[in-house]
Amino acid sequence: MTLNELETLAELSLFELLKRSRAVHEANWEKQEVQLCTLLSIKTGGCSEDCSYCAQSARYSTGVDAERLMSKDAVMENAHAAKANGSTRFCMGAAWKGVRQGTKRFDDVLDIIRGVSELNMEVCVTLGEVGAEEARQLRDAGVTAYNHNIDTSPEHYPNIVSTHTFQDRMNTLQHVQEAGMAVCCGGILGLGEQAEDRLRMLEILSNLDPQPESVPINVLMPMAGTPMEESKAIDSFDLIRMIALARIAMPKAKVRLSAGRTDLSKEAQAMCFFAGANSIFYGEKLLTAKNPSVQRDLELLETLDLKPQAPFADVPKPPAAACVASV
Ligand code: SAM
Ligand code: DTB
Ligand code: SF4
Repeated sequence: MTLNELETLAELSLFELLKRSRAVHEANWEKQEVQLCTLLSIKTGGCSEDCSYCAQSARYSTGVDAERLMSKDAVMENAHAAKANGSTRFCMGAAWKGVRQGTKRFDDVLDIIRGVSELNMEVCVTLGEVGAEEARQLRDAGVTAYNHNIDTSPEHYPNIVSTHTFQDRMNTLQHVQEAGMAVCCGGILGLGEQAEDRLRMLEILSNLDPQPESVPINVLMPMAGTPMEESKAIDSFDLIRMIALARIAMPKAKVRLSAGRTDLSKEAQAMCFFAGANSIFYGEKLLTAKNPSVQRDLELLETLDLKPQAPFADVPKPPAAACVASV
């Protein structure tokens, strides 16, 4: 979708925008279904990067200590519990700038992935930058989707991170697509961006070829000790609008209502689902931050007549490899 088209949609009244996004949603998705995804931080803290929103950067005193890579047994225990709780996707995150083939930690991660991929859930990892060879090895080990967010517009990105560039993020996305893994890519609202930056982010996401399989929309959770600690909360209508625009721009993508749900009312979340969100992180913890309790989420889904996606008989294969449009 072009920036112009997105700008035109963004000018619509809220109800007109919702009417359109709902129609796209119902034409493409089982309208009452929500995917439950469990997130696990397999390597927490001590990251070399300076992403100004992140509690895991070693550059800020956030109270999050650097830990070692979790053992395979501990990860498997969490993955089994996730499956038993109804999650159809297991997402593992590591606080790394990236991974290199031939290193012990990469081999250890590959071994963990091989284990998790036997459980018939989608397997998503987010390990930072990957090259072409690392991407192939991850795919061969059983990763179905790779999460790597662009987070904001290319213009605003240097205000948020200085240790890597927006183009570095795009290069990793290209390696992921060329290796045949699905791309999970989205961003964060509340990084001090302008309305235009949000539309630019959607423009770039929607012009990936193929479009992302999933698009996490996070709301900044201000972390004590980070430069974003005092950031102003965003208006929940901005989030609802962003989800509606993402749904229209990327009809076949799972739109994941991600970080920040602890600060959203039931009513705001209901409007996010109506607008086109069809996936959430499920379980009390994100990576370092809180998520709503399982009990609270089950009650909300029931109130809204939403059904968790049923377990897979066979996890669908990722889309065929293709090129990524450059910025
Ligand atoms: N190190 C890897 C990377 O940066 O791609 C993976 C982990 S990183 C924590 C994954 C994503 O979590 C970030 O791209 C960002 O979108 C999201 N995130 C991190 N901290 C957040 C916060 N405080 N509030 C909202 N989203 C956050
Ligand atoms: C994504 O877009 N959001 C998740 C997942 N991908 C890895 C991470 C949210 C992190 C929230 C802050 C924290 O837990 O530290
Ligand atoms: Fe490191 Fe990822 Fe956090 Fe950036 S977002 S500091 S790369 S863990």
